[in-house]
Amino acid sequence: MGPRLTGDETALWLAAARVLDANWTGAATVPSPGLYPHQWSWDSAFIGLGLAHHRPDRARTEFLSLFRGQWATGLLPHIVFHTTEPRHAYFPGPELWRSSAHPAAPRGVQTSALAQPPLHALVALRMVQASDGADRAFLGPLYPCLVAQHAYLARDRDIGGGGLASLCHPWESGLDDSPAWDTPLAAVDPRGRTYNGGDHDRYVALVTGMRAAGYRAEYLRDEHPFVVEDPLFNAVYLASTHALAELADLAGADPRPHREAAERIHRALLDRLWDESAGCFRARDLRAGRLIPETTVAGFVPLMDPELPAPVVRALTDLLLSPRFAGAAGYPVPTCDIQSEAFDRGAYWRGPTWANTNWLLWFGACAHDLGGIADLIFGSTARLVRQSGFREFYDPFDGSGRGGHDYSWSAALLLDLLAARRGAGRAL
Ligand code: 2M8
Repeated sequence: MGPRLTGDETALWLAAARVLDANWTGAATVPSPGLYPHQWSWDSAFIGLGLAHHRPDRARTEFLSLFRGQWATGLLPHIVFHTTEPRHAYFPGPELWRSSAHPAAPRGVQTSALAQPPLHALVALRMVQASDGADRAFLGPLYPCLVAQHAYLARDRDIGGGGLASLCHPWESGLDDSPAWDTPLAAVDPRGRTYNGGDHDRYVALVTGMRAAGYRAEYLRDEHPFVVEDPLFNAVYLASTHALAELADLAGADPRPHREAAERIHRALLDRLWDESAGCFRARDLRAGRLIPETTVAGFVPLMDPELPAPVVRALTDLLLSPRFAGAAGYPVPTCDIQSEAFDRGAYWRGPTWANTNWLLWFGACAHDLGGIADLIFGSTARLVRQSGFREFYDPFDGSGRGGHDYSWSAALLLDLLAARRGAGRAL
């Protein structure tokens, strides 16, 4: 038996569970009431990690609800719309994507047509492990859907041909406004739109371009103007591919294709995105044919790869602990290099600390037995929540809360961190 939670941690646990209960719709969990009233793909994955410790039945329902939105191509869309919501509850709603008019989209459910970081196989494995195997029955229907999700990325999104999945929209990164996307986005023609000015016009123009081309893989490969390879997305893809091999064993399927795929992604991350001179991973702009010279939190997420060479791990941890990231932040880890011109302590994905990027780094630290970093991230995430509640993101210097309130993944990931603590600090 590991250490028990302290009284204060128990209070945090109960508060986090209350947020997840309040945001439960009966079939899924909204990321934040009012602000994000539908189901988001990687939110559901993070939420599943928390629900696995609180309401495992709901974790399974959450996943089944999300995978109802999967397309025949295998694409797991980043939004599954709740059709009971008023039409203008969130922009862009189903009218931008028009999924019901697409032959590969599912019937009876409206979705977007973009991906998000594919954390789902990793979470499914952790759900099974947290339940001591009791969740295995749920794997029967889920396993082929996870395989199809990965097959889509390998078949339609390896646009660079080197083994990594490409993103065709900043929304696919999950770190929407990251300064890493400023340059590739500036090259996109906003097509005279005036939705909100600036980047929003380009976001919408990217979608209408994809939609006009029938969301075809050939269009994305040959013509689409925004195509990048992102270290966070691909590190998550790799971790989930390893998990898929373990799930294959549990499901009585052949794990070898997943092991081979993992080896390919591992190599490609190092060959295509490791920037030796910067000491971190960077995104690659395939249209400009170069690495994007912005250092963001995404560059550390390949720590999730347990086979990362020791000198790479050392360079990453040196930079992570330096005054450019954790070393100068009261509440690490900021989303962007503090010394970069683009850094903004309050702007969406351009500086603040987020619970989900912290969780990914905590997972990576555990994978490399970096106990000091894992403890630092656990401690600072718990402090943020204790001080400011379950907010969407936090000021990295004073810990004040920003964005949405009662934000589901902040609550869910705290549950997972506390559960690991109760289990003696293990990332399951
Ligand atoms: C944010 O993204 C949506 C678009 O998908 C938005 O800006 O409206 C991001 O933080 C994304 O990572 C997250 O999944 C989503 C819902 O929480 O919100």
